[in-house]
Amino acid sequence: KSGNERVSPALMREYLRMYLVIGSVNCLADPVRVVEEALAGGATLVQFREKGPGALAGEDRLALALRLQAACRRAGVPFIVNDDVDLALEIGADGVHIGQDDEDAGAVRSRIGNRLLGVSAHTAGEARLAVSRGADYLGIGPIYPTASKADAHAVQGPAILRELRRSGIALPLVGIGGITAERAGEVVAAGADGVAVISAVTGVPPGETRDAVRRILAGMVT
Ligand code: TZP
Ligand code: MG
Repeated sequence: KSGNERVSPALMREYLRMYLVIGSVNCLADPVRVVEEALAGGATLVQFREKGPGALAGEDRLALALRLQAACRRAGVPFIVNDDVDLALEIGADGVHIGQDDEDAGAVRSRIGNRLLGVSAHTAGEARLAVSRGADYLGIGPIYPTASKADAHAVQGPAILRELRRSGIALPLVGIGGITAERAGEVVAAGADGVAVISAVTGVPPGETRDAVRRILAGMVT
């Protein structure tokens, strides 16, 4: 992911299939254990999103990032960092995910070379701009109401995915926001290549994480 070439769209689509977004504040159990169980269940990509009230900072945040990254490496699953390009580069992460309020996507692309770059987009205009600035995939949401993001945009419904596809956006897309195993199928049917989830995986009782991931994957089988 940091090599000679950008990720192919085909491989990026595979990575997006069951995308776990996770930080310590989301977890009922040890986040390392949650990630390990999610990987055992078939998670295809992990994003470290350590933010919000109670989030770790400094050395503790770095140490957790390294432990989660190590778990992902053991499983052969890419590990990307939310917002913090410096942290991603410091630990040699596989990529970065940024929102519209973060550093400009073009500037981030120059800094990270061929590592994975995801950008959150809410409109066809934002999507087109992110594509032109070098995004490898777009995060689209919130598709459904979410309790996991304080400053979330208005709920868009799966229709936003159809609109983006109709308007010619061909880049790999992942839906996010309130997605459950029951809803994953309609998100993919609307045009997403996969689903990004926090609470559907981190909010289940300890020991049920692996099955939660398996259920989400099963929900996308058409
Ligand atoms: N961006 C849009 S919604 C969201 C983020 C980070 C939170 C998704 O969490 P959940 O628990 O899967 O709704
Ligand atoms: Mg952000």
